[in-house]
Amino acid sequence: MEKNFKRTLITTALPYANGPVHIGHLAGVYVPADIYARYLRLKGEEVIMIGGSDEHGVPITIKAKAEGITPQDVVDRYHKIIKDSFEEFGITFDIYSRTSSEIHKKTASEFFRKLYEKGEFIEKTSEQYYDEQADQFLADRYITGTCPHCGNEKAYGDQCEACGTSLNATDLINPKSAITGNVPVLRETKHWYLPLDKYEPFLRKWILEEHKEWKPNVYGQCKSWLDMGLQPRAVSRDLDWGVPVPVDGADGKVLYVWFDAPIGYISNTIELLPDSWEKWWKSEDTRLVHFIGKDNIVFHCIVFPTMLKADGSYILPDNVPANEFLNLEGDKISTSRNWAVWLHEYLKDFPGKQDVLRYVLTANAPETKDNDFTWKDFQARNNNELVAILGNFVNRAMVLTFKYFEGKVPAAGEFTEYDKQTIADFENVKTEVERYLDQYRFRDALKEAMNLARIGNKYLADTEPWKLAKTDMARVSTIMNISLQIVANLGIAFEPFLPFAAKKMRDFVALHDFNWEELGRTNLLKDGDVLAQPTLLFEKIEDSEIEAQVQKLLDTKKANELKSYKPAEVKEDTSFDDFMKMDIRVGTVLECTKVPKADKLLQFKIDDGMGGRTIVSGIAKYYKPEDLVGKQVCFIANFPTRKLKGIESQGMILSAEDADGRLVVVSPSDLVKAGCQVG
Ligand code: B3M
Ligand code: ZN
Repeated sequence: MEKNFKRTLITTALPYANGPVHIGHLAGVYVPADIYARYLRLKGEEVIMIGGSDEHGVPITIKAKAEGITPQDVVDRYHKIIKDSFEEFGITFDIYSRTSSEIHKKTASEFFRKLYEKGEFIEKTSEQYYDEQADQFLADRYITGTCPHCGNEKAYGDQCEACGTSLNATDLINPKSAITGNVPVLRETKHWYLPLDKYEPFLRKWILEEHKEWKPNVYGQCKSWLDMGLQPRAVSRDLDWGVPVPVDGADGKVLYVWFDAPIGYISNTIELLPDSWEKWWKSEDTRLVHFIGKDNIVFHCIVFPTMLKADGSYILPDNVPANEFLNLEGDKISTSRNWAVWLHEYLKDFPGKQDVLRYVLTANAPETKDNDFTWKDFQARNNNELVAILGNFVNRAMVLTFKYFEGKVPAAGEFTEYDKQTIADFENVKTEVERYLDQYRFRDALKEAMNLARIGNKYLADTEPWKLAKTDMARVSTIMNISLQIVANLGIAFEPFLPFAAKKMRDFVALHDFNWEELGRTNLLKDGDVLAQPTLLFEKIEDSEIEAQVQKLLDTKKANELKSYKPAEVKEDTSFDDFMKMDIRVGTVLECTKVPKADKLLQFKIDDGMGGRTIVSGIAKYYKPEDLVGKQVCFIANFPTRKLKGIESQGMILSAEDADGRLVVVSPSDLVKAGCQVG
């Protein structure tokens, strides 16, 4: 349905304030939302972008318990870190607030109250898991167990992260309390349910018929939810952290986090615009757009719209351009496994390079399928695209103007056919960028913007003003005028995508007043305008910087393996006599060399106190031979002699096998006489 909208209300998923934000958040939600908001503002449209931290929910209380602090301490800490990261990356929220604010509690409470009074909820008593030792009900993540769909042993009471299925705690096999580890018991408790089933016909029509234009991943997920049939959903929990359920007899009960969080969009708008917020939420000529990740689709396309519809006075989203997931070096990003590039850490390692990350995350955005972030790709896109194409063109245009025209915009003479073609090409960029942005296709839009820099580069390479400077300064003047107009255009075109670099480009050419409509024009700069001394827009990223990041991830992987290491089962009982049959001794390594044509084997000459012996051992992958010389090792002295690669091996060196399969030789903790027995 084409509607005539007067304004756009952009909301961005509220990140849980139980950890910092990482590249997955940025790529999935905040960069695309920010591009869109900047674009609309540049077009002079009325737009606000709403954000904030989601500060309720079980993950936050679990973290507080683990650290021995209050949930409020947890959210205070992370709200600040998250808010700072967004600011530093140039995400232009009109407000970034939080769901522990008074205004939010009031708004969420009144929202519930209105539905309650309208009789929209079903009140139902059911059996839920209870931890008798902790003396509390076990909502959502307080319960873990085996997923009935995929067998993951670490599924939560509300969701299995391995297969993505949302669950009820009672679906779990072998449920356990996350607080005490005890097997929980079932106890009766009363809750309020939102009857999604009652709204199913409405949802089917609204989404499946009236919003066929939604992204296929979003539409498809909605359709499969609707086809499975909707059930009433509990919107309250037995917890002491959250917005209290505002009805009598609801002591110890709070609103379910997924009930109050989306209302946060409304509360934050009220906080921003106390007198005019209703026009943004209750007026049919407002276009509401939710930017989210794919795991939030059901809540934004089915649950929240049902809440809004049940209230009756709100508009519904016009679009929900949800993204898929961004993986990191082939693995799912995970806060608990510390498998992420954290924004605050990135900025420490790459200060001033916000735009590089914005660029890479947009160019590689998981718009239609999960995508992978790799440091190699990050480096390649920086060096081969930002530096070699965009930065290079802008720098050449600026430097040549300083060289030939003392840093002032030279006048254009008559255009050649080639000039006209170039101008036509770059006028076209505006239409293309718009076409893609209007369809939430940010990767393609960025590609088009980049095309403008390509056009500029090609123009300079083809016209070669540095050669003409000897013979035809009038022509050089025209070429540099066109080139500088392209720089000015880049300063507009990149404003939504790379705001820091775009500002620099505009400052270079002293373009201070600008708007989207001017994109594609060749008269943005006037003859004689004075340019600023250019600085480098982007700099090359060296291999060593990338290797350091990769190493950091390898260290994380290693630490995780060690954490999750389960020692092998203990073998069957042996006997004292059997043990005594083994002759284990200490020897000193006299020589150690690689065995030719065997990448696993090392050949040892061991001082065994009895004239010496040769042993071959399969530990070449883990040691440099020279590092072992002089070391004492344990070996089995009465091991049958074996031939390995033609060498007689007279014994076996003992090694411990680490969690990652690495072999580490066993040595006595103090120097002993070569040949002494171990036992
Ligand atoms: N905090 C879930 C998430 O961060 C949730 C989003 C709320 S949006 C209203 O994935
Ligand atoms: Zn599962």
